[in-house]
Amino acid sequence: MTSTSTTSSPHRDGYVPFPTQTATAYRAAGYWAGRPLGDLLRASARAHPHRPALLDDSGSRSYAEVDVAADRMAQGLLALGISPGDRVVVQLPNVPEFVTVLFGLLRAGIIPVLTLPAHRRAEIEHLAGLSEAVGYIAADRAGDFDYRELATTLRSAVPTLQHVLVLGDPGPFTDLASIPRDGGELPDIDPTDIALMLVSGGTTGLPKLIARTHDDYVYNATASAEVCQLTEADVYLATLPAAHNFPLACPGIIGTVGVGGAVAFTGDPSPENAFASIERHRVTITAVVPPLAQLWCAATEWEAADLSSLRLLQVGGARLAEVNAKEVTPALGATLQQVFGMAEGLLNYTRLDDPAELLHTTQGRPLSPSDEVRVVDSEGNDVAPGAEGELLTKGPYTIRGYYRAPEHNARAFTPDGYYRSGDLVRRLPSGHLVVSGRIKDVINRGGENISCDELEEHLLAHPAVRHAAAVGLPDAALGEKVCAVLVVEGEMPTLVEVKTFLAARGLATYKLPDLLRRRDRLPVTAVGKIDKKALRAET
Ligand code: OOB
Repeated sequence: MTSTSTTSSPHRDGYVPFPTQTATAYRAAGYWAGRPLGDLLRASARAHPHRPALLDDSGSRSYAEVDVAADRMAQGLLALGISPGDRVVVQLPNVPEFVTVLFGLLRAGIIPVLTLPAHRRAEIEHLAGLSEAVGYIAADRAGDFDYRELATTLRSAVPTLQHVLVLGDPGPFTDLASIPRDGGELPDIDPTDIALMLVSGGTTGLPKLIARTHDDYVYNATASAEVCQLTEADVYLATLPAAHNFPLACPGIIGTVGVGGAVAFTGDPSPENAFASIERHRVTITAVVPPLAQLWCAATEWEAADLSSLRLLQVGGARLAEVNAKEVTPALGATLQQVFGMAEGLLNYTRLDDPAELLHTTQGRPLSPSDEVRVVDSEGNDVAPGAEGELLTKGPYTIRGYYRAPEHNARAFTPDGYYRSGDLVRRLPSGHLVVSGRIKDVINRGGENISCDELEEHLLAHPAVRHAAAVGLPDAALGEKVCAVLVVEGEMPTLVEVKTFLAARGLATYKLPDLLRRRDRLPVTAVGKIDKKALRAET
């Protein structure tokens, strides 16, 4: 079999490539190594075939075993009639099979569309339709949700869909474990071609598809591994859903495979369960979102577990408040790394040797020397150094456009190729970025703009407050009024108490909440970030 990847292949329709000159420069500078992603597993299997690659409760699988399993998976998928360049929607939980399926698809040149277990019919149907997926690979069920029922609806809604492969009890579909494993040769992979598609974490409208190439994603994972000083002695725990960019390649699963370390999985990030996994597998590094970091820190008071192996806790996906950042090392014994990233590309990391001040108060600095970052005002002009503005970026692993979304791309990217992140940031002289909110996450109270992030940071400093979210509610006189939704421990503070507390912290009067709501928990997105859209709808 030979490669079918040419620029005229149908899967490239709607893909926005890097400009030729830029691509040449990234290659010449060594960012793009011309390696297919599947090669990372191959190289580690050659270098240390007997080292453990995947760990679970029943034992471990060596690099040699996983390497062979991925080849067999690739051959089996091709033998079913799925072709290189075809798209397959993958919706799997955090289990070791995720890795064999992923590398099987990559080696077959079949493009995985990586969706999260929490996605439901609306998202999956949209993503399968948009990508014209020929296949859907899912688990049988999770909790009381049955993915096979979803597959049934999907089959009638998406005309291109021909193959449903199920991990577990297949019901009326094909058992993933039963597909033929004795196929022939694998195709040559063009490293400039699309390797996989991620789903945007965007907070407006339906999710977008983010096509990442072998070249850019190999760099994403290997450069991230370097920043985290990852070696074959490391054990990475996939705590967040594996299909999300953060646990997948920052450095995550793929970065760990690239250095020959071991990957363990947990489908349940509760402290009880995750701490047991850390202890059992001697986990050295994992990634979490801020609400989870907070919960883990608090839980060290009641969960007895040996967490001494954990050297690095990566926290990102949403802003970690300074008060919570300071808790991480005393509570968990691990170094804190703040990670400000996006599926579209740009990754910012605090470095392991950054002073505590930067670790606690910034969201890191760009991964690559060739990441281009601009901080601009609403007219698109660069702001003064240190001033707040929107982050625009381009670089060797940042997309130039969403897949099959020309109209949206005209707004989301500048004519010269910068991605408009929608994030408000300040850049320090060291290059570190401080995220101060989202352009759209502001409350307009009588003409004054209030950053929800800023207000939330102050609310979280209150000793009784565990989680906080600020939302604007319609108001006849002011346009919007400020509502603070709080999850508290013990007694709920009164509005007057909260206002007094915030005023004492020096917050302007117009930013003080007009009303408070108490909740037992805040709604979260598929990856566990606080879901402001859902919260606004229910408040
Ligand atoms: C990560 O990726 P996405 O695509 O789910 O979400 C990206 C957005 C960013 O534009 C920003 O608004 C927010 O999530 N974000 C943060 C943040 N990290 C992400 N906001 C404040 N502080 C942070 N540390 O969330 C993602 C991808 C790779 C690595 C880490 C996170």
